[in-house]
Amino acid sequence: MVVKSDFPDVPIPNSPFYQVILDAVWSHASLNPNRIAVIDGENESRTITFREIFFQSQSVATFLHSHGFGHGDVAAVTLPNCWEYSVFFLGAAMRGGVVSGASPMFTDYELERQFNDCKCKVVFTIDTALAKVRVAAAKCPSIKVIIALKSDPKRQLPLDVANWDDMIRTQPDCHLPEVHHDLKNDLQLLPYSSGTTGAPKGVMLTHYNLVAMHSIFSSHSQNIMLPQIDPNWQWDKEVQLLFLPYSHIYGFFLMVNALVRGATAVVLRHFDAHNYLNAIQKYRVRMLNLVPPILVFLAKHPIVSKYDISSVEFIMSGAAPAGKDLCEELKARHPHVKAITQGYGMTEMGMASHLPVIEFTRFGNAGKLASNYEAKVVDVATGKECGRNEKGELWVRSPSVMKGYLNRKEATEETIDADGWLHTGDIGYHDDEGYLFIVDRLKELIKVRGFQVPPAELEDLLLSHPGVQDAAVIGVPDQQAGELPRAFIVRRDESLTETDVAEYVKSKVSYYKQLKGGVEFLKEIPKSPSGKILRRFLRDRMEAN
Ligand code: AYL
Repeated sequence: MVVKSDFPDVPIPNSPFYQVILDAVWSHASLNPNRIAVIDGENESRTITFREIFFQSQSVATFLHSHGFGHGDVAAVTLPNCWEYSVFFLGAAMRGGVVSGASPMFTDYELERQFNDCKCKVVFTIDTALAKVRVAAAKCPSIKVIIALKSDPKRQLPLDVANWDDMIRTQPDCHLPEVHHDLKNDLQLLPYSSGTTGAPKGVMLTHYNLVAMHSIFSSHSQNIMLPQIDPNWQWDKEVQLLFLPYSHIYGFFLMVNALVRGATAVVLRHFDAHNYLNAIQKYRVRMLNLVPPILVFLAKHPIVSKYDISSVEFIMSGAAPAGKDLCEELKARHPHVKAITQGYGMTEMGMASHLPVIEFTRFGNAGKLASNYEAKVVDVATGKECGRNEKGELWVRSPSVMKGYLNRKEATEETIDADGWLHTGDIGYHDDEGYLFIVDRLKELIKVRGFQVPPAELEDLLLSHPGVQDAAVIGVPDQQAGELPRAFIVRRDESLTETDVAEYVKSKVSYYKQLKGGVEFLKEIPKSPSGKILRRFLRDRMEAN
């Protein structure tokens, strides 16, 4: 059975993605040149107007053009959330560029892999991450320009690194050669995701994919969600807290939404309990977009009681499962919250296939199929299409589904079939009213605090250790983080300790990929006759202990 959306299809404008954002930014600036677009949540005296965003992005475009950056070139951004990220995105996009966010939490090992994979020409970073960016960039011949933002004005930048402050002082050139976009083929954004198997891969999102996702999400939020919360909802009176990383598709779209809708964004570089709660209290924030670990925090942490967060009416969670009990606990502690909802998505969909429908009492569902989407639930053993309430692998099809994985034809064909269905690797069902429930994961992925941790990436790393003969990594449940990675190791060298293994991983990858779920030595890794790791066997073994 093919499930169709309950909501009418929305038109997809024939426009480059960045142009949709720029047009909106310009209209907010025209109505009020002093209107604040972004407040730095860690230093509230730092603000930027919509007008400044518009003009600075023209300077960025001019600067990049003068450095030979043009149509189809990739710019990597290794920055925490800040308005400079948005300005840079717009400027690079105007020149036909593709932006690939690489987390500033990444180690040089992780950065080098992404930079080399996407063959970026430019990297934009911050002085605090510059050392590791330079180590990585030294091994990436495609990189021609590094630009850095100074977190401390007194800090000197190396001579071969361009200073952001100089870049935005570039006189905008109104006569730059025009860029002709092929909207269905030209890439705009290149986030990384491991998908259903293997290492992180570049997810090719075209202008058309992103304009489609943006139109679907905007229409849903304007016509379906918000009227149920407040029929008089006015974005220009709202503050949006942006702390989910822009390098992840969820955080990126929230940033775009704030710019397009004309909300004031309070930007936090990372989640910090005090800054987060303080911002909610100070700006009387009504809507929170978050991931399940923050739901746990709001439901359970004693520090939350020290702040007045009674302004919060609507919570939208996504990127990992949020259970019914947790939502009920949160609602009981914060009765002023009218709705706690979830969306479901995947980077490869351009963000989300199922969006929240305000459900005031029934928790645990992952939303309803969005406009312009079709879905199927397919029995994993038989390949037959399931009916309502029957569990199977979820497949979706829509104009926002990625063009494919960068330079990975085989992985693309394994994920998107010949009829255009994206096989999600998630197990779930639609109930009688069309609500989605995700119950399990067929694919290898581990989700730690909503971040992707591909087991294959850690297994490759572990196998590079001389004392390791074989390795397998699975996610073990954790109340705070959702899941934590745990390694099973067959030793080559009997003197290798659990700490040695954990420290080795720690030295190479970001904190959220570390083996906080533990290390265990085995005589052999359980594998199928074809050599595939039997993760289910390891999971069952954990549950039995
Ligand atoms: P990625 N419940 C259970 N699992 C989920 C959910 C959910 N609500 N949402 C995402 N996942 C898992 O690419 C699932 O396994 O997410 C899925 O295949 O980092 C995987 O996470 C995708 O991981 C929104 C806005 C979701 C954003 C997103 C996250 C999209 C990117 C819903 O409304």
